[in-house]
Amino acid sequence: MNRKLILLFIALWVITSFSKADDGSRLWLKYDNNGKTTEVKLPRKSPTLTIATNELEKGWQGAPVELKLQKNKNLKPDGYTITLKNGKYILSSPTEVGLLYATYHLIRSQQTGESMTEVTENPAYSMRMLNHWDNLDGSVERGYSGKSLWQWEELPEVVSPRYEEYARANASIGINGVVLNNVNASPEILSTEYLKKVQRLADLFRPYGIQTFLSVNFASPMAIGGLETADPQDIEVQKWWKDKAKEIYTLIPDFGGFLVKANSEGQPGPCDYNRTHAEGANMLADAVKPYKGTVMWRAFVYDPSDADRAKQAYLEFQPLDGEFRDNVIIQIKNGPVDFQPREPYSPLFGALPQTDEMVEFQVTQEYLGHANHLAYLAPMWTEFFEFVPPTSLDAIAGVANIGTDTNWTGHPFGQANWYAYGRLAWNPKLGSDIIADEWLKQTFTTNEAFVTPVKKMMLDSREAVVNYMMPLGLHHLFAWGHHYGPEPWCDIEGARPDWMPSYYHRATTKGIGFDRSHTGSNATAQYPDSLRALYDNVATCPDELLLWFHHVPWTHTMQSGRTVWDELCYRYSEGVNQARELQKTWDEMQPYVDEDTFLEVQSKLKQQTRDAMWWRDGCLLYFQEFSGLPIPSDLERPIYDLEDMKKFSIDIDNHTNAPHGYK
Ligand code: BDP
Repeated sequence: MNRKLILLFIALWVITSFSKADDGSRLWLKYDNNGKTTEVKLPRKSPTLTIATNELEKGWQGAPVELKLQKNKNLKPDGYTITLKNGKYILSSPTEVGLLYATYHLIRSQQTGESMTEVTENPAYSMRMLNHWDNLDGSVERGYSGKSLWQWEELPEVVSPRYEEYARANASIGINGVVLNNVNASPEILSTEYLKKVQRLADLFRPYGIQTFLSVNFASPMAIGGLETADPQDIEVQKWWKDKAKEIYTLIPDFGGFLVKANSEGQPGPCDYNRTHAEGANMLADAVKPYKGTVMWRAFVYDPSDADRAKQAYLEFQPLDGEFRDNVIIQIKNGPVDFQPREPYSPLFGALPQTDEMVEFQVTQEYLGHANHLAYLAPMWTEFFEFVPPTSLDAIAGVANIGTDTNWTGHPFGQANWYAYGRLAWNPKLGSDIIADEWLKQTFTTNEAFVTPVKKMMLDSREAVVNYMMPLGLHHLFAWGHHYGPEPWCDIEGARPDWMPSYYHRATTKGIGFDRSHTGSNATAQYPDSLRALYDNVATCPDELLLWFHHVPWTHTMQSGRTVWDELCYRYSEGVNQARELQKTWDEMQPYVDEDTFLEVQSKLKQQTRDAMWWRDGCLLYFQEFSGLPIPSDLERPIYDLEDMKKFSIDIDNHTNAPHGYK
């Protein structure tokens, strides 16, 4: 072999081994080792500014940079400006963390090829929260990417390097508050032993501008305090919480506060003592008030005895407006039921004019294919903001999709949802396409031959999931237990009716859908007038929400001109076609991504398409038993039998709830 050829082989070997090397662990922050030193001028030395300097030294290749701490009446505390003056970038902010955000902005613009002109940025919310549903035993409720990041048994002595990597990733997208533990909270988290572990994490997160919060169990005074009651009116109970707050703030002076799930799905709460949610929340709010702490009180409540689960949060919370302390924020899921692929927005938003409200999105894909399906969720969240103006909210939360998996999120594209959530928490007006563009360019390549088609995949993916799982406003057709596959037929004796799919789809030989109009549960009356009228009238209700708000005959004509039955068939088929399109596009992307990622995504897309067919066949064959109508002749026929579908089940891993394959 001649020398040139040998060199060529070596070069190819280096390139291929490099292209194989991407295990996804570096997320969208792939800018180390450029080998160029940057001149960075600092106003002073501090842990936060050291992080900013390190980032610039690692990644910035442009003009010299100066960081300036400066008051500016146009800037909120975390806001910043970037200007290019005399060949130098001036990053200015009233706070150090604002300068860190400016640093990440500067580097991002370099990675994405965005031209840097004058920039002024202010976050929409001062609290941009990431909620972990992590249990102290290392499992993650509805987590599909390994175990909990928090190695409780090793803390506080041993500190995993991933804690700082995690904090860095959050800071790079502006997330500034984390709730470490599950809303179904173990009282143990408030024990002195655990608080010392929490303190260690809080110390690590602080320089990244991240405040630490905890989910608390309302009955903690009984469980770990030895009291006989958790009644919020009891003096001893109040004292217990005040003492506990004092202990926490001694360890963590900037502790953020508490997140509370009370009187929901079996969790204890003030209603156990005939007290209201306001009385419960206020007691905790008073305990953290001296330290400027916040209580985020969840409105995710429902009771099997009530006529319509979708109405409950409004019914319980709206009458309490004005009764909450000013350091209480009511945390409301985006939709009135539960993180379904498509829901109308929760009418509780806007119904509490005298109370602070925040939205809770679910970044983890509990109801959108776990870590197996590519479902880019920014379009779902921006859809919410079309109805609930971002300015009407006081804070924002997302339920994390992060775990111990090397690539953090299981599905490589799950990272995009973490990224998108952070970016929208900073600026809810950003378009889904812009965020996808940014993420793709930083994570993979700026090559448009890759970015354009893959961005389309991402933007189409959520609607694909809606179509193959639950089109036309159908919801909660999920299998008992794992919320992954379809079980519209599920009927478990003695189980809560509002945990059964039939409670939601109400299919009979006469028709399908939940009548929430004035002739039914009248949930439509909870919406502001214009929307109430639109949703209440079967003729004007948008097709995509028809079966959420109406029970209609199978032959009812939709706005599309098709009958409900035909439209259902078309939408399910469309969902499968869309999943196939995702596969096709991805197959052409091989030249642009490292081999491991390419193969992993390819295999997950195969599973997604298989699941889409499972959903289509399961749901259509089941509903056909009621409609008695044929599948339109131009559509693909089911390939399974209903009886087989009913036997189909999946193994769920004990710790991660992740499906491992079909039985
Ligand atoms: C549901 C989840 C359940 C959570 C609950 C919640 O299935 O695991 O505990 O939400 O938000 O979607 O509290």
